[in-house]
Amino acid sequence: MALIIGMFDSPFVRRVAVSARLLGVEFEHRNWSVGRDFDRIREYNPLGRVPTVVLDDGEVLTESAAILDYLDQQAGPERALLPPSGPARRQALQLMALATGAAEKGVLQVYEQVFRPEEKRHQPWLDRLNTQMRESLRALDQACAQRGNAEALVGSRFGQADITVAIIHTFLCDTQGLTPEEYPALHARTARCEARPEFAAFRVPFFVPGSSNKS
Ligand SMILES: N[C@@H](CCC(=O)N[C@@H](CS)C(=O)NCC(=O)O)C(=O)O
Repeated sequence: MALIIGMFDSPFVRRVAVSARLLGVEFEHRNWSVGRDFDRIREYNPLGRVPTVVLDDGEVLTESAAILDYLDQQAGPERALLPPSGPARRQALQLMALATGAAEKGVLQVYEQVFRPEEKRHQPWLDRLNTQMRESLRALDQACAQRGNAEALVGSRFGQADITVAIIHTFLCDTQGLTPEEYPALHARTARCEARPEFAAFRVPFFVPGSSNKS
């Protein structure tokens, strides 16, 4: 993989970067913001979204799930981060769907603040997004509680469900002010993941799209 476009404060970008590192895949990085760098992101991805990946031969991949699929294919079934088939794959995909769904609802809440003038915000819509995000997190917390201290959320090997759930929970803590008490089992599992060097390597503070201030 040649190049990852997008900032690591995006959980979708970060899960690609952490997965690449865990699989030993080297990449260059363009720290482009979806606000400030919208035009140059669209030169690679008509949707203007990140992560966008440019392979060595110029092929462009978009959608983090498709990029993770590419990484797993390159790694082969023995090392792939998503279980190759059967109930373990289904369970992992379901947990990831809950997590990415919660992240999307969180991102939309952030964008209401960032892109929409205050007088045009619609509180019932924000409340709905918040409910969807929190109910998904509650289900993930229950799944974590059931697994206790097991290393992996699914099966015996640390994998994509662990990566995606932890990274998204961290993002939602950063942007939605979640406290450890709200989802204790999820919080404990996320903390264990974030202690890994591959996670720490791509941990950055949240950056407000469109602003010039990186802190
Ligand atoms: N389903 C997409 C979601 C990616 C996504 O929402 N990225 C955000 C940054 S966190 C983005 O590019 N937002 C700009 C936009 O959609 O206009 C994926 O998994 O790659």
